[in-house]
Amino acid sequence: MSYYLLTDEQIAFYREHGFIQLDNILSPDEVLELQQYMDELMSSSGDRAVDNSASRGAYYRVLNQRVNGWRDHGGYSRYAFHHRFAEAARQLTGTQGIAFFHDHALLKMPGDSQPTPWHQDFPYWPMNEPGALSIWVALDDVDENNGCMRFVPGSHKVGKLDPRKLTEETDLEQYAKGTVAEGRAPVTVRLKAGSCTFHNGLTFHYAHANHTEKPRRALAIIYMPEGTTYSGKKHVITDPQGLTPGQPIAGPLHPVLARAK
Ligand SMILES: O=C(O)CCC(=O)C(=O)O
Repeated sequence: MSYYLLTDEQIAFYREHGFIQLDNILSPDEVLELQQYMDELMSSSGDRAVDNSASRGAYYRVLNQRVNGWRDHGGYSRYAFHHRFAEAARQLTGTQGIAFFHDHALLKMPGDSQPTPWHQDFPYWPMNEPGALSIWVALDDVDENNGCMRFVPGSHKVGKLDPRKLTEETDLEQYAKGTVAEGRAPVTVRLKAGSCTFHNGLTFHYAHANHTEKPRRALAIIYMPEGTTYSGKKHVITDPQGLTPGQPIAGPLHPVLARAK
């Protein structure tokens, strides 16, 4: 399978609810290969990827995260730039071209694991226009016991809220209060390894803590519609690039990975 053609129903579901589950976006052989690449990446000490978890502090109990692993591992980069993922992102957003913002390996480590609290992603991103989204590819079977995700359907329609601290719990009821998401029941998404979700950068989401003995591994990739412009917000990926606010986030670190035919 080299092309993942979504149905109109799937696209409509994503646009209405702000997330979607897509099963078996990777074949079993691809899952094995990517598991190996991720393990190699996480146990290596490359100097181009950003290791957010080096200090092993409170954040590490939420996520052991390595950003832009594609810069340190060639095999992993084939998945970070995979056309199948990017083309699905393009179809969901309906944009002409979909560009890469960054990838991140997201591990929930065993031992004193904390949930990823309710949050939106977009408030952390240095982008003016909304529309960016993430794929989250499970590399282990996930459920409530080891860190599966939850989403509040339709919460992307709330707009941009203040960023949350990922090391602090967010009370969903308070967070959603007075917004169109108030009172909406979250949906829990259990996945088999090789299946994925996409979520809009504005969708409220959460991940359970990992109560098992093994790391929970996921590859997440953030995509943005081509032409998305820089807001000026500080961010680990854009800070070194010297962009001017209003300038498109483009160039060697942000290739367009899929275009409408
Ligand atoms: O993997 C997790 O625990 C959380 C992932 C997340 O928040 C995201 O991909 O935006």
